[in-house]
Amino acid sequence: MRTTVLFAAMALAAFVTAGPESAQGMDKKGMNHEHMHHGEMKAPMGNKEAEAMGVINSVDAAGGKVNVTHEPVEALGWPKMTMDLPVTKRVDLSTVKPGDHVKMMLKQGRDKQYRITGIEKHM
Ligand SMILES: [Cu+2]
Repeated sequence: MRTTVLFAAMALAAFVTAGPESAQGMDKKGMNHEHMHHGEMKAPMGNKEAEAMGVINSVDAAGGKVNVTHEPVEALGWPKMTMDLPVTKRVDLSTVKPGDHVKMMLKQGRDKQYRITGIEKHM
């Protein structure tokens, strides 16, 4: 009887120990780029700033955001994708229009949201 209880306790301990490790593994694999929540994506080396190349799809100057198709951003671990990105106040959106190929400076704020801090046409 005693032996059975001890065995059950050991089995439970082993299960609990294995728990966090498998959860972490699933976290990495479960990263879903489709959701476009870059804030939740772990950037390599903890980068919070990066340069990205992309094409403007639409400009919402009043809303302070643009829709872009950006190339992969290796510094942040982002795949190529189409998404809305807010811009910071000093970014002048009158200088860009749909179809423009641009270089963007991206920065992650304390709220984990990435914003464009600078944008310029290239080529
Ligand atoms: Cu993106």
